[in-house]
Amino acid sequence: ETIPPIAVREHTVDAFVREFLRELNFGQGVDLTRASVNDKYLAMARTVRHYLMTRWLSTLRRQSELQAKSVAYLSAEFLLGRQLDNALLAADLEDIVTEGLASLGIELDELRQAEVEPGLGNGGLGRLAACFIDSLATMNVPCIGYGIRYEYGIFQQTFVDGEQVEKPDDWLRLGSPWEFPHPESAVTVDFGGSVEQYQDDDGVVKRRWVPGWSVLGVPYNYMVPGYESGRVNTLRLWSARATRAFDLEIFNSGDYAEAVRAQTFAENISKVLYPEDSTPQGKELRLQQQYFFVACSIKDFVDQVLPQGFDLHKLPERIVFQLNDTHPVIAVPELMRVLVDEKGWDWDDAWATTQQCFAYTCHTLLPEALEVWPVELLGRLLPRHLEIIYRINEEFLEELREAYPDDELRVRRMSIIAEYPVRAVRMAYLATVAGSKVNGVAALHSQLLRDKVLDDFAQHWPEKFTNVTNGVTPRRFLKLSNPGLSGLITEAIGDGWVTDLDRLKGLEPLADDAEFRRRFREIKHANKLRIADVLERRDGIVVDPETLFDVMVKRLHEYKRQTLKLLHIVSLYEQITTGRLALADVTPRTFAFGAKAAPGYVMAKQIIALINAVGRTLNEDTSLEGRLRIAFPANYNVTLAETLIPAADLSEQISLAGKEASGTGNMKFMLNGALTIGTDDGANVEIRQLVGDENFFLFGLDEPQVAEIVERGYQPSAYYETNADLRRALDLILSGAFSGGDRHTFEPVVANLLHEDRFLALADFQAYVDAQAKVDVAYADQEAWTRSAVLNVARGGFFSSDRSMRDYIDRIWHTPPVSPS
Ligand code: 26M
Repeated sequence: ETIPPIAVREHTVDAFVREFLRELNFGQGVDLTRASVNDKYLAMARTVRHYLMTRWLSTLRRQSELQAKSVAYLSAEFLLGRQLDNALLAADLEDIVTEGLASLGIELDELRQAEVEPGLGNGGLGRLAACFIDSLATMNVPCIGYGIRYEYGIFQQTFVDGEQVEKPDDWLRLGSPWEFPHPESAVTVDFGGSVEQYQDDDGVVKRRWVPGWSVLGVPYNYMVPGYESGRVNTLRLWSARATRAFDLEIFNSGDYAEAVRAQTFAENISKVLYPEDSTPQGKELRLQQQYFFVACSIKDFVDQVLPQGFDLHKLPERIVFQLNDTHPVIAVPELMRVLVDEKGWDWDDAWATTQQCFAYTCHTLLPEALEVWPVELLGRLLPRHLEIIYRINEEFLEELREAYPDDELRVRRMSIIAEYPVRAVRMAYLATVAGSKVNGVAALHSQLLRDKVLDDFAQHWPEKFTNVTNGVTPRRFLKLSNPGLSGLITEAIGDGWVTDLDRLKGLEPLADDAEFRRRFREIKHANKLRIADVLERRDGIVVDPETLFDVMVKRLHEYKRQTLKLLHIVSLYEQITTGRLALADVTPRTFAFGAKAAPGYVMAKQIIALINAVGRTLNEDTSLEGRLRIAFPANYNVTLAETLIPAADLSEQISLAGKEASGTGNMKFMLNGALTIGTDDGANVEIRQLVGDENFFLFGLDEPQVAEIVERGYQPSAYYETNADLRRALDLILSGAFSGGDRHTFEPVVANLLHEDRFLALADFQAYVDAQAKVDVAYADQEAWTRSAVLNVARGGFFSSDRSMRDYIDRIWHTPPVSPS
């Protein structure tokens, strides 16, 4: 039997130029002299992806031959960032494309700028998913990412008079060259209706779902190319369409307008990413999204990925579904429904298999961020799933009553169904009961999960709980984003670090090498020039590359405490303007912020307005001689992160201890040679352990201290009364100094700090100011500072997402790598 060949592209400049022109002429239908930048970008991107096609097709072929166990990463978000550079790197085409385009008079960089980043995520959780699938492809582990192809990603943030105004993110407007739609493989997803009783052929009474309506899920495939691995995995995102039946029925009734409305209704499901990242709103459409992508994905895996006639009892040998937070947890009752209702399995059999197929990652500690779905809503949208959840809970509670016969209180606490304020399903509990493993995302976070959020469960199943500390991909966040530093590292230790980041250890001795430090500083400076240029063009913001770059970029949330950093800045300003601090004693700094607020999060939006207002005042105050400036570019995203982080001297990781599950920006800064000022929170704990106290600016309460203060009854106003600098800073804001004399504008922000301050910003103020003073002292000694910066890079290897993936594989998935040929 002959094996049909797979086409191969020739790896030369001439071949590239030929293919590029072919794409431009035959694909875009334009000739070079009339081609727009977008035409050229699309043609080039399509040409580049062709170079990865051979690997993709052989990966798929090999997978169906070997039937190796795969990871299915179920995530409502994949925050991919721009694709072109990553694809060029994977295909090893950067030089060929640069040269080929140049021969046609085209600059690669101009085309790069034309790519619109797919912002299909809110922040850390979505970006983590993107790093993980990059690492798995690089490490040759079979993985399918499953998610939603939102037509609109995270909103575009603009500032109008300093206030956040959201614009829709129409990322598909100019077409996306990276996706492969497969409408012929669409699957049907049901909703609503009711559950009926019936007798099967043997007269056994059973229950089944009679759905009320359905939609189609159309898969869009994306390549996930590994770096130098020869493997290209698949990311499959689902897009909602109306079913034929759905609109035909209405259409035949003669109501054309109604038929078109039905179309719109179905397509709404994948229309837009919800921009909340910590306070789930319990919206019906959000639950529809969750069930939609999860039902599509399970059906896809069972019917399309597995071979025909596969014995589903062996499912755990072929797949592990990793639940990225609770968003996909409805997959648990869905798999039960498929096995029990559709395949006719008995309950216990189905439950045993289901439990082996799932594992759950928790990404939060904030109680308000834990998803609960009101029973009323679930029952209306997914009546059979609600019944299944009830049955799971009944059997679980029975098990608990046996284990704790005299502790009914405990049993009720652990119920998957909450009774108050409305009867609702606690998705984190369902995930914990169903999953074979539950993991937190940093050592401290996993410990707090065991001790606080899920303590009853950890006592019941101690072996279920584990930690996997997050990581970031060194391909995107070091090699591609910081070519200067990457080059220097490779010169020093070879290029093995790109796939084996622990090798950065080899840089440690060079921290004591003056010439190496000089070059390291030179690169940091060049990176500052680069971001200065970007900020000027992108936002019209002027920054001084000769200053210390002090950077805080992350979602705007009170627990992350952007206000703490702002109070420090305001305090410095207040001391300067009142003459208590001489300008000559101020370390020139650029304070950079990047932050989006959830559109409904009023306090977060006011904090954004306050940062902008303080920024405006400082930046316009010539008496500061440019020594303190605030740069707050709108619409912080992956693309901006890639140029901003490599330019940073100081990384702000100042959440209240016990609130930030991990953080991943902190790791990106470390790997790019910034020093951290941070609390004992999330992965900061591990960063500090690895880099050493002398290379980290630790400040603030630790988690047990926070717990104690809160227990005793925290009084923020006491700090206002006893700390004169703090009082003056808050009073200055209240005076209207940053709001054109209006005392009301920022009153709610200050009042909240004074009377509530849920995240103890005032309690940590003085410690933060003291730590910042130490930063100034340390920065004054540039040699010592650079030495610390080099050590941060050298000791950051642990934070590669390749290491995270190894930990998941060893502790949870047990999916060995598979060679691509
Ligand atoms: C939920 C319901 C409705 C709409 C949106 C959501 C939702 C979306 C994203 C809730 C939470 C979301 O993300 C939370 C998140 O990003 N958590 C972060 O995860 C990172 C990766 O593990 C950690 O590094 C951060 O500490 C953690 O805050």
